[in-house]
Amino acid sequence: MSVEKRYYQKNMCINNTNALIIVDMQNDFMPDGALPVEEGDQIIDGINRISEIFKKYNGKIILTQDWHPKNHKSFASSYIDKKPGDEYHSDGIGPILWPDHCVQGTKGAQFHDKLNIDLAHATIRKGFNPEVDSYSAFIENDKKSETRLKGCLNSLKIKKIFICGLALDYCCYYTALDGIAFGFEVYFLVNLTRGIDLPPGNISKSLQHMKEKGVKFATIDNLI
Ligand code: VGL
Ligand code: ZN
Repeated sequence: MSVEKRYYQKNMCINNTNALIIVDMQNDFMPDGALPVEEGDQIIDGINRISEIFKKYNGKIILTQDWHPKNHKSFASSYIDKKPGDEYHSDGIGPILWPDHCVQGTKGAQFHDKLNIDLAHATIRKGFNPEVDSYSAFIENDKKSETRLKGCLNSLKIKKIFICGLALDYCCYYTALDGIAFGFEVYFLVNLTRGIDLPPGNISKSLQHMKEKGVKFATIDNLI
């Protein structure tokens, strides 16, 4: 992934004002899922390892879960003339339409079996308004309705958030930018995320934009 080593923070100590946000590690985003992210399953072991580090040093762990009703407007199937991957721009939906994914209560919406979810303090579900998508775990795409995430982090007195999971250029990216906007210090765990890269080039564009907005980058080896 194209983040040079010099951008990585070194020797960071985790404490109880740090939170690990594990974004959308659900079956539908795995390589055999409905909205597959290449190598999405290859980050599971690393995420479990970093969860143990957070537990050991009293950091907090939050899971997010994409949680759509079956007629969600981000699904190409909600339109007669659209297919997955088509461009679509409206307030709260787009810039592209998706295959049906993470439908509430389905196997595809469940966390991957190998993900350790037992250490998490909370699960934040998002994307349940049929008319509006929510890439960010903080606020829906129309920037009107907030999820429970900010309140949850504030009540835990969290200052720094560490983001990993899927997908790099959608839910992780928007969560990182909103983290900055809401006043958190944001670290992007580059090796513990994978992207969709739609439209092509979207991954490197997202990384570049995060750098410009003040998101910092780290790997599991930078944590002690
Ligand atoms: C996501 C597209 C649609 C994600 C969720 O988790 O990044 N991407 N829904
Ligand atoms: Zn979704």
